[in-house]
Amino acid sequence: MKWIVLLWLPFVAGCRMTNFVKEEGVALENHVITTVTATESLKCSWECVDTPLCFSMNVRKLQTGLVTCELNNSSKTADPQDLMPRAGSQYHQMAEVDHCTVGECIYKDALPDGWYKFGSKLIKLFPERRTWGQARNSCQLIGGDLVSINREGENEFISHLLDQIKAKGKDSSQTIAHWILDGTDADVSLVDGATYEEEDGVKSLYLSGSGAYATTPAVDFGKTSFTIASWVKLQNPVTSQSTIYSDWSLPVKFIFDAYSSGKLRFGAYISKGRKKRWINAGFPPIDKWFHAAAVWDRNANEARLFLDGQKVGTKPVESDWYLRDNSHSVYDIGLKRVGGVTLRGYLRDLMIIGRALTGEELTNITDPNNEPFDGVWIGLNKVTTEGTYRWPDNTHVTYTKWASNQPDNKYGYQDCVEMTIDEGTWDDTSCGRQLPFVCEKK
Ligand SMILES: [Ca+2]
Repeated sequence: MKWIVLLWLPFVAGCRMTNFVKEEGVALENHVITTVTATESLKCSWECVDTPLCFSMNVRKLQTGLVTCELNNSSKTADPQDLMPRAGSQYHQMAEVDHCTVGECIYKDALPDGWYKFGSKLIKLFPERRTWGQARNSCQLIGGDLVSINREGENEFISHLLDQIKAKGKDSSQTIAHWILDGTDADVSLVDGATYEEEDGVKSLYLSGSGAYATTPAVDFGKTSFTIASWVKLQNPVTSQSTIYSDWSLPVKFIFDAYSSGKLRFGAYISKGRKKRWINAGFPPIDKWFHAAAVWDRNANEARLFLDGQKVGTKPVESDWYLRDNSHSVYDIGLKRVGGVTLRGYLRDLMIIGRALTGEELTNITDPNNEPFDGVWIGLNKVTTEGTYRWPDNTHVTYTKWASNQPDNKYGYQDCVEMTIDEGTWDDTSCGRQLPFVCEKK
């Protein structure tokens, strides 16, 4: 690949300085994030500098004297195959700035394999989920470390990289409801002392077993195939009838128990002929998280129970067996309303899906890589220096971007720091959580 250097264009605005190098008759295809029109390409250059994920531009002069600039979220460094001939177009890419004597030099580029160059650092977002310690180890294995952040521009750049994973795991296909049960669900109500508590590093609904429960709005399901699924951690002494989710006041509709005389159980009342269908199967553990799912498959005419993605029981059903309708306005989490028995333990990620999930799909749901998350690991921590935050390279903390009311060292053990996906702000949290992470290399 031959560079045609027409012009080096150094310029200074405020105390910043950068260079773009130009190539005639070509454009980078498939990476345009926005198109701007300006009086001169210099203005486009600053637009690209100020757009965190802009790494190059396709510039065309108009007959009116204006220029249009396509800002690209990649460069020919990362995607050389996308640099294509285009008559009348110039390709502009930021050039390495060797001598910066005044202010801040902004140099950034997209590199192969998902790496980015920003200033003097190489930065990469890893979407796989790790604890903070595992994440740091992964970065060190490739000759780097968890990222240190020393200034606003760097924080903003990394927060924009997080757009790449924002939608991950939020496959809403035929999801009728998904209550995370961490306090963020607007339509979940807590009753009689139910609370949200951090358990094993994840905020969950906690029910004490002495009357506390929660409710959701009644949702319409049971006419198509469906799946009800939830994470559960039962606490000793376990209540002999520990209900995950139910509509069990007259006229009753369905009940999904985490523990009924030692087994998982799903029971349903059918509109046709007041029939009932019950399955009892599988032995859920106590004092350990497990994933429970009840599946009603109208194609296979079968109801199934799954424990941690493994099928533990089946019962035949008929294709015209619909769950009974009633006029109830709420369903219950952790309560069997007739009898008033409540669950003792933790629940999270209660889902209703309008089709029969397969064991493989349930295993995907139970994969920690598919759990919802709100942030990614950065290097800031006080793991070995209780009370004092340090970066992995042991540099002192000069720049910070804490979210409001953070760090709060909640529950006394929040020694690691995540960057939140939506805001790019920082929150101290438990190091044992499994989050994506950002590595840097010099
Ligand atoms: Ca915190």
